[in-house]
Amino acid sequence: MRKLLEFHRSPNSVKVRIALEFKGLDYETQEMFSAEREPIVRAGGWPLVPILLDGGVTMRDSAAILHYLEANYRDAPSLTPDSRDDILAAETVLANVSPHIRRAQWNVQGEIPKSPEERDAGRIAGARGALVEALERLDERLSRRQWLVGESMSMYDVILACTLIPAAPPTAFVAESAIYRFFDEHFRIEDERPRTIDWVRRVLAYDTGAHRLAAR
Ligand SMILES: N[C@@H](CCC(=O)N[C@@H](CS)C(=O)NCC(=O)O)C(=O)O
Repeated sequence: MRKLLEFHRSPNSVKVRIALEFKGLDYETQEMFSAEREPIVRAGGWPLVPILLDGGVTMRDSAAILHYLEANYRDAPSLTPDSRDDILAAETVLANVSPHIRRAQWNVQGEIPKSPEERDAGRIAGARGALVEALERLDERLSRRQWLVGESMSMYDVILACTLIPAAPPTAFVAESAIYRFFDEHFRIEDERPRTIDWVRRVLAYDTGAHRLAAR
């Protein structure tokens, strides 16, 4: 059976679940623990999840896993844009926007474990403001279309939208995790970039668990 080794709330794991669900591929999940890294390294040869075990194949790195699923399950619904131009356009959007998202999240990372009184409010507001600014063109693009390119969701939507989960954390994640409570309180960008947030939710709606099988 196909098995996903994951941290359930990690955006990179969400990406892979969405791709499996979209393609209708059954899978089991196994929750891994950052305090226990040895089993992760043993499975994937590096200390990060997600890792997909698919028959005799072991794949690591969420984007690589999405490409693997695309290349190997051609009869399933496709997450590959229809044309060369769309692929290049989607890659360009990703290359332009992703570094800003990553930087904003890195800039607040150190504030998350602190108590509310110790947190540097200016730093958090600055990172959030920079993120809002960096998403201006994406929001404008998404006012004209449902998906980054073409007429349906592609892997580029999945990859980019999931990196924005901290800016639109799902209720269940907030209920379960102090990290997401932090993002819920300090990092939501709902009002400033509504089209982007709607699009993130359109993508996350595929994370249904419909094809997730109970572990045997
Ligand atoms: N480029 C990798 C990054 C994977 C990654 O950073 N995984 C995080 C969870 S989102 C992780 O395993 N971190 C180790 C830890 O938090 O202990 C991917 O896209 O899969």
